[in-house]
Formats: sequence, C-alpha cells, structure tokens
Amino acid sequence: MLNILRCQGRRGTRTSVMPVQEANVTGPASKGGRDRQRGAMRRCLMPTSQEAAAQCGRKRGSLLKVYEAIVKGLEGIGVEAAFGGAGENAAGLMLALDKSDRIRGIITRNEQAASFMACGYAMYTDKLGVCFATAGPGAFNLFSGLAMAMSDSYPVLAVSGYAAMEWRGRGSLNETSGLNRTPNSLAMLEATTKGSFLITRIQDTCDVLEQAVNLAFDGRPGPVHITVPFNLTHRDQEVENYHDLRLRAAPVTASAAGIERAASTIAQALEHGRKVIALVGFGAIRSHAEFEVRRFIERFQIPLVTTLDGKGIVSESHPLCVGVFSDSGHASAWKAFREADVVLAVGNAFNQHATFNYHEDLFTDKTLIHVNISDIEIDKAYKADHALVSDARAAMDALYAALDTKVGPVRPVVVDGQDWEKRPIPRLTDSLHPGQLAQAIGRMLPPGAILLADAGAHAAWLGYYVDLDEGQHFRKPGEFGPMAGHTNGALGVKLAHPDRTVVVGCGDGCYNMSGFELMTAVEHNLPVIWVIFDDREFKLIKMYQISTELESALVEFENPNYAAYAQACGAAGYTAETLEEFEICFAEALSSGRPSVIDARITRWAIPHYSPSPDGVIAGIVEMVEKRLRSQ
Ligand SMILES: Cc1ncc(C[n+]2csc(CCOP(=O)(O)OP(=O)(O)O)c2C)c(N)n1
Ligand SMILES: [Mg+2]
Repeated sequence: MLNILRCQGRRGTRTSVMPVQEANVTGPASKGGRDRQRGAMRRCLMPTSQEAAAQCGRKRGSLLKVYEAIVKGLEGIGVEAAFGGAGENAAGLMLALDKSDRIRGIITRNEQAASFMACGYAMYTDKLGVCFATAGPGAFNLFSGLAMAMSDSYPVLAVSGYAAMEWRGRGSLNETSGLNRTPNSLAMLEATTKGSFLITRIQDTCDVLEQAVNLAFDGRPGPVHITVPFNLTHRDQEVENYHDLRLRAAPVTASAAGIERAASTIAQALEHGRKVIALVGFGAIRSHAEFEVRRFIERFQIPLVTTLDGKGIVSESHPLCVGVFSDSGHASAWKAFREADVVLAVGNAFNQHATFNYHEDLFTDKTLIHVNISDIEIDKAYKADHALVSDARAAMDALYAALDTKVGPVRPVVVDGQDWEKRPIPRLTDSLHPGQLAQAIGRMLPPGAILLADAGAHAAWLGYYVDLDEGQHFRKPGEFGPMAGHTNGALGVKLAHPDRTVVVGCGDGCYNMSGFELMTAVEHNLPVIWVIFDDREFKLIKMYQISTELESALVEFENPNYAAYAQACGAAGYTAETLEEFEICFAEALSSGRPSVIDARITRWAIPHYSPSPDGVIAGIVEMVEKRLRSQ
C-alpha cells in the first residue's frame, strides 16, 4: 500500500486492468551540445538501484536521490525534455536533469511558460510533457498549463516541491499545506489534474511516479502532479528500491457491436441517398488518424468538414474538403453541415465556437454518430444517436472495415463550394490586412510545418485564411484558451519536432504577456518564428464590447519596437508594414534557422469572418436581434 496522502482518479479516467507491459526504453537521446544516440528500443531491464545509480553517473555503491530516481524513471519512458523554474525545492531536480544525457532541462523565465511548453511537447506526440517548479509560488505558476492539458487532453506530468513535512503548519517559506492559513496546493493541484500525489516516504518514489504517469496516459490523456517534500531531498534520503516505469495504458476502442450499428446507419443513409458528412476534430489529429480519415472519405465519398483544430487532417485542397465548421469558419462548411442528414463526428467535443454558442437546432433532424475517446464528451452538448467511445484512429479503421463489407462502389461526390477559394478581403486602408497576412503565412508555410495561433481575433484570421496541406498542422489555444499558451508552448512543440518549422501567429496582447521567453528560445537555440499580429489592441475584446454594448474601452495600448527588442535578446527581429515587406521578412526568418520575431503592423480596420449561426451571417444577426428582443 502506497503512503500517498492524496491520489484521486477523476471521472473519465479508468483504472487500467490490462496486464503490465514492459516499458519502451529509448537509448541516449538528444541533449544540448552533448553526444547523442537516439531511439534504440531495448527491453526494460529493471536495474537494481545500485546499477541505476551507476548509470546515473553517481559512484558505484551509492543510491539515487529522490529527483535522480524521478529523472531516471522519465528517461526510461523516452522523455527528452523537462521545462521548469528554479527554486530551492527544485534544486535537486535541476542538478539531476543537468546530469542526464537523455533529458534536456529547460529553465524558463516564468513557470507558466514551462507548463505551456510541456503541453506543446505532448501536443502532436505520444510522449509525456514534463514541467516542474519549486514549492509554493513556483508550483502555482503551473496552473494555466495544467488546465490547458486537462481540457485539451495532453499527457503532462508536473513535479513540484513541497515544504518540509516536519515543519507542516509552522508557515515555513513556500508552505502550502493548507494548515494555519497557508494556501492548500494539494487541493488546488488536484482540482486541475487527473490526480495529484504527495510522496511522503522516499521508498514510494518510483511507485508513485509509475502510478501518476500511467494515469496521465490512461483513457483520455491529461495532466498529473507529484509533489516532493523538501525533507525527501536532504542528503541522507536515498531511494533503495529504484525500478523503471511500467506503462500500462491500453488503447481505448469501441465495441464491435457499436461499430456495426454505426456502420449500418451510414450504409443505409448512403443507400437511400441521404447526405452523410464527417466532422473531424483535434482528437483525430492527436490519434494520428490522417490516413484513416482520408481513406474513409475517399472510399465512401463523404464530404469532410473540420473543426478549427481538425484543420489540415486532410489537405484543405482535397476535392472532398469543405472547410472549417465554426462561427469563424467557412460558409461552405456551414452549408454542408446544414444539408447533412447524418453527421459522423470524430475526435470532436462540440465546443462553444464549433457549435455557434451551443446552437439549439444544430442537430435537429440529423443523425449524430459521435466518436470520442472520453465518455464524458458523449451527450455533453448534443445527444448522440450512436456513441463510440474510442480512440479516433481505431474507430475510423474499424468503421472502414465494417462499412466496406456493406457498401459497393460509390459514385464521386462533388462538394458544393469551397468558398475559401474566393474569400474576399475588403480593403479600407493601404496598411497590412490581417487576412492577407494569414494568406501569406499559409502560402509560404513549408511542408510539415506547425502553425499555432494564440487567443484572440488573430486565431480567426488564421483559421479562415490559411490553407493547410497534408502533413501541416494548425492549433488554436483550445477550450481553456489561455493567452500566451501557444506563444510559449511553441518552444515545447519545437523541441518535440526539431525537424519541423514551428510558426506562431500571435496577437500583440498575447505576445506582451509572455514574449520574454524569447530569451529561453535564444539560450537553447530553438528557432521558432513568432509573427505578431500588431494591431495595438485586444481586438477580440473590443469586438465583443462593441457587439454587446455598442461601445469599447480599455482595449487599446501602445507597443514597443518588437524588432529592436528581439535583436536585444539575440534573436532576429523584423518589422513589416506591407504585404511585400512581410513576405521578405518571413522568407528570411524561415531560412535563417534562428528564433525570429516579425512585427506585422496590421490595420485595425478589419473584422474577421464570423457568424453567430450556421445558417449564415444574415440569419445569425436576425437570430441575435430576436433573442435580444425576447429577453427585454
Ligand atoms: C490569460 C488570459 N487572459 C485573458 C484572456 C481573455 N482574452 C482572450 S483573447 C484576448 C485578447 C487578446 O489580444 P491580442 O493578443 O492582441 O489578440 P487580438 O484579439 O488583438 O488578435 C483576451 C484578453 C485569456 N484568454 N487568457
Ligand atoms: Mg491585438
């Protein structure tokens, strides 16, 4: 029995009953400037603690300290980066990371950025994102990233320090026991994770780590937290029972009967000439279902609409691709959705913007087949006629096989309008238009690039005007939606994908909140490109104020000379006031291999494409006016 003060699974996480599998152990991996060998898979050897200590660089016969054991355990499951902040409680972890030749320790300027980077590291991989912080204020700075991992299903481990147990209640520096009016970090971190663990005995270290990491990956992935009391980091505290981590997470797959029923529904619809569409979201990208989705829509000639985050799962120029279905999406996608009789929603949680503020009539007279890895998502916003609780890739594979036996050759479907081909850009001034900026980013984005938007109107410009090719990815800031999440998270993405171009299209408000991590990028030579949509305002908030109150206030601000700032940090810095200037700067940034900031000075006189209703802009405005009149 582990001596854990708090350890709670949440709704939607299941205790795995699968047999223990051997962990995959990768060979020595990249770490700044050191010798690297990558990826050789070997069997989990379960070394004795003395062997482990020897492997960890400590003298033979010595044992592992608590953070050395944690680092060694994480090395064994292929973690190659850990992001965190400095502190006395984290000091041992910083030393252990520095000694590791597999995990690169990245100290951020603010721990919040570390938590976002851990999310970025996990975003498109099947790897654990790791962040850490010292006790108290450092740990509290991790909340935003953990909340993002919680809502966007990233497997993330946060390791934090905790004041010495023997001093609990005395109010020692950074104490967060909840006693005697100290803040209660266990309660707070438990509320923001799938499970939070306090290690009270050093010999529980590996068991707790193993349990936490398995919980992070189990079912719908998410964040977990381990906190290490200061007294366990003292010199006399050693782990005598080190063992490697055994990963048990089993894939989530739907029942054969469920697949059969869903396939029959689609087969009958196709037979009777009813319109079937696929509505695909980020869950399908997380599960690497690109091939399965394309094979499915091509074989059965099913038009594809995506959410903003499902964008690009199949090339947006594919003849069956109809665009983005969201309030800032494409009219062609709204039309295809309106006309559909059956909607196969895959890896999609029906969030507010993807449902036009939970539009009541969205599924009236439609059959909804909903595939999601989490049963919590089923029926949450809209009642599903068929629910498949499954990993998206597994479900698409199984649905294909089942449907293939029921459906013969299908005549090619011509989708009605891909309106982003003729998206007009009204020009009121000569200055750089954000739509044109987004188009240029999309046009110049190299194959395999990852484009991240942050929170704000700029995300809508990018979602609407960028066209992705297969192999490229786009991500908006998710359901928790913190500003700075991707401005900082991009560094984690880049570390996980050193061979892919990573570009952030961020608002100036988002950049101002977090742009100091440019120094982290320079220090670690992480060549991310930040394109700042510089409109000197919180455009999204201004639009909201004007649309609801017909006035706006406190949303405008002045910006620094970002190019000069970037250069002062040792990065490349550019200013672009016209489209031509931007294209030159972006081309240079793409080829420079340096962290780069482009200050794109866009006009304020532009409003992104938006409709409050899938019936279109005019119908949406009428609906809004009606609603307002009804509520008066
Ligand atoms: C941490 C945090 N604070 C506040 C918000 C609310 N918020 C969402 S978008 C936004 C404005 C962002 O401004 P900017 O980065 O300039 O983007 P723009 O809308 O101008 O494109 C704000 C304040 C948030 N999502 N996260
Ligand atoms: Mg702005």
